[in-house]
Amino acid sequence: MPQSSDYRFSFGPWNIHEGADPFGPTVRPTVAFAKKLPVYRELGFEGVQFHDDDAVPDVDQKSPEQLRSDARAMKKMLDDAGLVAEFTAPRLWEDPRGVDGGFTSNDAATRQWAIDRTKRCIDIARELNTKFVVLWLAREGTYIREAKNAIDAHKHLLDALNALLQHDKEVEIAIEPKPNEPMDHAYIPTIGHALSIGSQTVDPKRMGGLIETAHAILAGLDPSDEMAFALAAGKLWSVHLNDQNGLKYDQDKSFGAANLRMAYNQVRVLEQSGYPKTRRFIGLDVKAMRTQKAEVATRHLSNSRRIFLALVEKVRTFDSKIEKQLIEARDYEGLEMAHLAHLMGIKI
Ligand code: XUL
Ligand code: MN
Repeated sequence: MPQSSDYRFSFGPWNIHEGADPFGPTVRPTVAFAKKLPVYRELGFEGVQFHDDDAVPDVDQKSPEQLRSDARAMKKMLDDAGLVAEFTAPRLWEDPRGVDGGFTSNDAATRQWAIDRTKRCIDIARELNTKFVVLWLAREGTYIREAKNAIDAHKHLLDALNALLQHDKEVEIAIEPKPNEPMDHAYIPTIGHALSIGSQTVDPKRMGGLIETAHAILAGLDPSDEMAFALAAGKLWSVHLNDQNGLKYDQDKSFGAANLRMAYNQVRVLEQSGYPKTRRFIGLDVKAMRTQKAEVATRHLSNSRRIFLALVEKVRTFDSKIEKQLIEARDYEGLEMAHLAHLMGIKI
């Protein structure tokens, strides 16, 4: 087995989910944030991905001093639990002002609120000892095309990114693309869009991407090629590994649970890039199955990590000489079977 110390793992507190089923009764009791922290180390994780209000509740209402002192208290909780903050992400989509988007709202006051709120999110990150902020642009899109001027919306988004980069000269911002849900169409659906808008900002070197498996699949794309695109540019700054069974609601299944070969190829591309050497995290954005009881409702995290490490072992033990020969002979039937046989542990 690969040394698990090769890779650093993280997840967000939302991945220990309360079990509110949209079509039925709640199936698990709520877990307080403080109770979640000890679970990280038990499951083999060291990084915490925070929404701004996971770290400091009521972000908008607090004075700058209060915000910083609350964030320092959270940093102490992390230190005590032997954990580090990977990033913070502004949860704009939960605020009534953000229902039609924040950065791309038609309303100038709402756009300013979204920028101010995200500046606070950056200040929280710095107190948690990270320079890294992730933007999942949840509602930056439309339900119907005619609701916004899409050209203006992209310009507003660029203005917002510039204001954020100027607010803190060290912050590094990764966009997490997603093509839909909650909106019908989001403005930054793929890593290509994310890196393109990043390159138009005042400081492109502080703009990168976070790729989520399920989001790439929902865009009809292969997650490993999306990752490769970002890796080739030195822009894959984190991942949200999970799985997705076709084009339906965003499922956040355990990594490898729907398509093991696709999972293998994501691990393969991360290995090819030397990702562990970057010391960046392998984030898991996985949810327990809706109806699972509390006793098993963290297994999706430990199982995903275990599958990831088992696939690292598979990638590292694949015979590269055979691969080279089969590619040279353009024998892709043979190449496919060699990989499948290796994955299944059977002889060719
Ligand atoms: C939404 C999603 C979120 C963000 C963080 O689909 O993936 O979990 O990653 O809020
Ligand atoms: Mn995600």
